Amino acid sequence: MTSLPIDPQLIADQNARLERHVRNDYEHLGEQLARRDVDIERIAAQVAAFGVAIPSWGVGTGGTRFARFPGAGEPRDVFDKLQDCAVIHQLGRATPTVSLHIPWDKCSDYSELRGQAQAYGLGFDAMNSNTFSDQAGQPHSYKFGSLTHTDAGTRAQAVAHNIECIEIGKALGSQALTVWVGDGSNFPGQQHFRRAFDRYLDSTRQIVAALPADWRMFLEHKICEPAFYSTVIQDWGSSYLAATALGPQVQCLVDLGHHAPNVNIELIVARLIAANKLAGFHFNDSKYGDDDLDAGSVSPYRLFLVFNELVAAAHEGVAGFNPAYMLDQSHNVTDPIESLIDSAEQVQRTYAQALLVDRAALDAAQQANDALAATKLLKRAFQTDVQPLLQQVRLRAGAAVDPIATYRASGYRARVGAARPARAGGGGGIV
Ligand code: LRH
Ligand code: MN
Ligand code: MN
Repeated sequence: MTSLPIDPQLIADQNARLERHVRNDYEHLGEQLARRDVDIERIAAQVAAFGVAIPSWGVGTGGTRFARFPGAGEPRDVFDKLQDCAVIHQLGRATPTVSLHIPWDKCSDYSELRGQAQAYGLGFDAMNSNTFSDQAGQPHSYKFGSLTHTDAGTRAQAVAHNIECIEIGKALGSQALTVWVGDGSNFPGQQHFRRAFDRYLDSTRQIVAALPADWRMFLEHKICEPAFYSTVIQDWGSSYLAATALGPQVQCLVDLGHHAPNVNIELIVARLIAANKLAGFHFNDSKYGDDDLDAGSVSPYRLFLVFNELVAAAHEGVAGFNPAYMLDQSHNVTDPIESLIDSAEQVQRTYAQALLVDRAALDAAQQANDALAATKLLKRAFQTDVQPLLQQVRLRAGAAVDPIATYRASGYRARVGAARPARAGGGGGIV
């Protein structure tokens, strides 16, 4: 039996010092919300049931294309990554699943990996394929593309890799495959746009044919990078066209960093919900491009506006609405465990705030074209400090009231620093 990575007694001791404050603050917030006709227990139950998946690649220090500055105790393999994910979940209780990336997370015994995850109380979210870099020993290179390559042999290799990801995912209990390809071109004239898209459909159709009936496939679009002139699945339009052509199991995944600056992402989210094509999210934040900064660290209101659409859809009972929530971040200057704990809390906080929007009043304001009243309703929810609610939810779940302080007090990083020798490079860097 695997013991949890953080001593539960330490969590209990740390919480004991804060418990009285949490109780008082929660009670006070409850009173404030009651004045708005909001039952705090209802919000707390919804927040407690909410989870966001951790990207396995996020627990290692990322890097840029200029340099990577590894931290102490970097995970050496998928088992180490799982252990770090277990720390994040034990302290925050907001991240019950892990999203793996193949081949970065390949191992020799997936039933052992599944058992280890179970022992930590973790499950597996979507599998991510990788045809944006070459694997050692593979016969064809992805330098000029993968699923859309002009060469049939290269496309077949990329299709086979995705099918292998499904097979691994089946062994782990995953139920989705996320496909992001960097395929595109760097020069005007380099690629025949329509033919490349047709080749994408032809390849992805073969992957869909290998999907189990209860699986979904998530198509992740991205405006550019590594291809900087054109990208085959560059926006939600191309993603939607492909997902529609590929059938009901295929939906569009929104990575918040994958759009042109100033694009109205919440509007895209609303369109995809309406079309029953919203697969889910890769949460992160950005200032310029696919920066992979911590969720809500730059534009928390933008994240709130996305959640406002999600909560509205759930509130209205939109049929088939079932988005998958994942983080996708690169941590270069922080301890990745701390960043992921904080980002998961930020996502949870934003969800809680969006749950506070007075939907009936918003409907009425919209109907009456009262723009100021409508926007103030959103601001009022966003500006509510729900920290006591998040702390109470964690306290009840046996997690840490102050997860980062408890993490630091645990000495986990120093412990794994001693057990895991430093390595120079490795998968999971920024992409
Ligand atoms: C591409 C991306 C995609 C990859 C991950 C590592 O930029 O967002 O989700 O799988 O980064
Ligand atoms: Mn992503
Ligand atoms: Mn990305």
